[in-house]
Amino acid sequence: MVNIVLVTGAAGRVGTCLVDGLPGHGHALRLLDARPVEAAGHETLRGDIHDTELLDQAMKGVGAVVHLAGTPSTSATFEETLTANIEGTYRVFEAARRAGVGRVVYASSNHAAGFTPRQELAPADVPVAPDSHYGVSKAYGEALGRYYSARYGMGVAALRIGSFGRRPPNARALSTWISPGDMVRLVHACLTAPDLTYAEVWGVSANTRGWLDLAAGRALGYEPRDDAEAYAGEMPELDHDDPEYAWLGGRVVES
Ligand code: 15L
Repeated sequence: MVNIVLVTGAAGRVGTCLVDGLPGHGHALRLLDARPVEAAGHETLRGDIHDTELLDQAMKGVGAVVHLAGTPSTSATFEETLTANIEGTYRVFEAARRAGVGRVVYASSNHAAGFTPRQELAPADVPVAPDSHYGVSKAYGEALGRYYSARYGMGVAALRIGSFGRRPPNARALSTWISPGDMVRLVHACLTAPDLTYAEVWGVSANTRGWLDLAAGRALGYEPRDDAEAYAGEMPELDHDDPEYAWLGGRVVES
């Protein structure tokens, strides 16, 4: 078990879910966000990940970082992603390296490979094929993780997260959904898997209509329990030539 787990972007949607769920798996959390974090009983730091002094303070005594901070918007401009995701992710990896932190769990996205056509079963390390500047920024974070793993011996898991939410937000998500419970299980697995060097894993639940191979996540100990099929009755059927069906990134490939 790691010591303190630093969560960047702890006030966001995924962050809030992890703050609720990770302590139940025995993790002690330190929370960092530019926004106020409402989480009684946890050590919190308020500020920007571009603030080197703050990051150095945040990394003290930390065994692993879960890096979520950044823009989650697939329509963010290059300038926005440059600052929030590309530079921000570099700052976090660098601070982790300086502090000797052994492991980083990085929130990548399916949009790093959004131009992947639907197929029988896509491996989690399917080649980078971004569908947006956002996707490009996530591919950069993956490359950075692979570099820090090879160069500095850091264990890095890049989560190619699908569609996170309490329920699948749309018909596409019947294939790409990850539930809050599975998100916690996935991050816990990545924090505790022995012998992690660098791995890309799909951040999705065990969806009946899924086509993203869960093998890489399972190899790290991730056992998803949820399935978007429970919501299928509420969703329209998608035409097979609809980008929402045809491409991993859905309609983002056309934006
Ligand atoms: C993501 O990476 C985005 O942050 C989120 O806004 C959704 O677009 C999600 O992917 C998705 O593909 O559903």
